[in-house]
Amino acid sequence: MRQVDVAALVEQAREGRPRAVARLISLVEGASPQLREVMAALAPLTGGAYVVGLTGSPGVGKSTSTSALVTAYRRAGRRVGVLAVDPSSPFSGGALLGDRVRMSEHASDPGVYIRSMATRGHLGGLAWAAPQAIRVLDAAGCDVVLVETVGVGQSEVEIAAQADTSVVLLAPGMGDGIQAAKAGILEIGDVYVVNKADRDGADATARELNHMLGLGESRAPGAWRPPIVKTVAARSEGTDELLAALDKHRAWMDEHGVLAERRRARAAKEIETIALTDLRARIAAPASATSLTALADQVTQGTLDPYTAADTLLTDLTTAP
Ligand SMILES: Nc1nc2c(ncn2[C@@H]2O[C@H](COP(=O)(O)OP(=O)(O)OP(=O)(O)O)[C@@H](O)[C@H]2O)c(=O)[nH]1
Ligand SMILES: [Mg+2]
Repeated sequence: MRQVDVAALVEQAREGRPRAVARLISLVEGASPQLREVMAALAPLTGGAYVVGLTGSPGVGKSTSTSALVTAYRRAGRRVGVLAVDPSSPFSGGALLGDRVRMSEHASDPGVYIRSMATRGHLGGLAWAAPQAIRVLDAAGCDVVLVETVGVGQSEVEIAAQADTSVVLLAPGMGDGIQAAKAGILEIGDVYVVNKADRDGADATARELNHMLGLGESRAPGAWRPPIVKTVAARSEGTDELLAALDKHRAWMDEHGVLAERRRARAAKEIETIALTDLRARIAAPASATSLTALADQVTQGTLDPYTAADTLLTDLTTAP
């Protein structure tokens, strides 16, 4: 990839120029060697964005809800970034194309930035790429960043760890209750949405959810009780209630120091992922591969134990120039 003028690009992104934001996110997606420089330039510009993650089974209405939320936030004068992350694909676009169509009503709004990103095949995957893309949108002046994950399973839990507030969406009649329990998403929701409330069974789904979350039981004073919001995203019904629930969760986090705590945990995870990715790359480098082979020989011959060998390798890796 050709060299870019990072300072100029960051300045343009800060002014909210979409092409500069796009270039920066492409650098993240492509794991550019210039990322180090980009992140150093972005660091002082970040921390202002409220990050909301949206997860749920395919077709539950994540993109439609995201689009409705964008409209609501825009009405409130907020600048919004949307990041659709596809951890199952090495290509951006593809499955996310339909989302782009659903978001097309925001395409000409300069206060909205929409981007899809593929993370499969990345060293460190989602945990590595998503926070850096969020950082770009944050630095570009987005007040809110909505992160939609495409795909199910572990990645949902992973993406939830990237958000300040996690929204879990369900829909009636999809066997969602059982699926949700399996995927462990019942533990990650700060706010639950039963979308497609225009369909039969929405109340039953909400009741089942209420039961599974143990919302009827008493909680410690001051503890967060995840609300269940019924919506018809396709008609923007319930969107204001969802927005109110998000505002409430944010206020609760502020009040209890949870926001700072979550962000610290997120940064720690990010640092760890970058360090481990770097360490793996160093181990794979030709020079250390040679010394690894030599150490392995000694271990096979019984002249060295594997722990001492690992210590030696680590020392070599971290003191090497
Ligand atoms: N009846 C009804 N249909 C809806 C509602 N919200 C969304 N849909 C429809 O459900 C389908 C899927 O919606 P999406 O927003 O693409 O769902 P998604 O969760 O983003 O889907 P993936 O990204 O593929 O996982 C679309 O055809 C929507 O028009 C709703 O409230 N009621
Ligand atoms: Mg979608």
